[in-house]
Amino acid sequence: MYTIRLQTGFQYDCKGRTWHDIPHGPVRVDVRVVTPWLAPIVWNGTFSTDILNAQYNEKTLPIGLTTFAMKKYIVFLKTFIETAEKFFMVGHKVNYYVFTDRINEVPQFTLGNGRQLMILLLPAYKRWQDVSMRRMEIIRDYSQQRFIHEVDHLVCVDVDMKFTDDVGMEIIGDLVGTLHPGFFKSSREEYPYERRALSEAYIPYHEGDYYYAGGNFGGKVQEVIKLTNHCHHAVLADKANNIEARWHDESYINKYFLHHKPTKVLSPEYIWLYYYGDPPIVQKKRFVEVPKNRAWIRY
Ligand code: 4GW
Ligand code: MN
Repeated sequence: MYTIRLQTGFQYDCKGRTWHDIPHGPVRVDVRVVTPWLAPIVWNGTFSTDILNAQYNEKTLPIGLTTFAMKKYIVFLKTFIETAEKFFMVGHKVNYYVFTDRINEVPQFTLGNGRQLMILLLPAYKRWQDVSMRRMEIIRDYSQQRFIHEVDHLVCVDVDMKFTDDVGMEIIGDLVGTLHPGFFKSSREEYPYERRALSEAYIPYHEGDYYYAGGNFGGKVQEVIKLTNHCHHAVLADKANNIEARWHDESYINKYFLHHKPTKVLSPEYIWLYYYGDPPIVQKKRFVEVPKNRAWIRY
């Protein structure tokens, strides 16, 4: 007989054992922990950090974490890196790849063992939509030329964020998407997909699995190359028709994931926005948006 305490994320039976000791017991019954194509959905309480870390081979390459800090967004970099040092892949090797046009404004960081910061210079694009969308092209190019030789796995994230709880090996997979915090309870008709049939990002109302966030995706370098290449070409095709998808790169990522299902899906714990409140079902908010003054950031 189980006494289930959902708040903790770990299940206890009447003898106080955790689910590690009762492997056939329920894990989470308040959220789906597997997609219809049998990919895990990573929620707190569904994995053991100890077991995952024990599987990690010391000889494997660092994890690559890419982000863009263009123009005024350079102000977000300090908190981003400092909190990543505390919570992102602790005890593992990490290569931070930071794209910026403001090299002079990159602060000094003291990094842990096996962790390196690579600053990559980019020209500044005029339109902010291009800053966001050109990420696809740039991640593709740098992956092909450089990242593929330095890391096995890439995690590609927004910079206007901070880590507030552990993010570790549980996020590693071949192709990884993250559920958008605003739509993980919505039905597919409510997802803000691109609905104009003219766009490459078009998804009709009767299709779609989840609404994924543009601010956290990843996978094996080879998979990230395929994703970013596909999205970049979709952006270009739309541009030629004078069309830009509703939520920019996020819309194209959602279209990609419809036809190339992620092998692992991260819960909104991995990209939380407090704009959507503080629901207890999202037991840990691990990677959260830093509120920004839109008027100040806009140019
Ligand atoms: C409006 O004026 C802007 S500027 C919208 C995005 C801008 C921007 C975005 C920028 O000037 N510099 C920059 O590096 N970015 C990168 O794109 C940065 O990594 C940021 O986290 C990512 C996505 O933009 P965002 O965070 O503003 O998008 P949302 O609000 O959807 O998270
Ligand atoms: Mn953002």
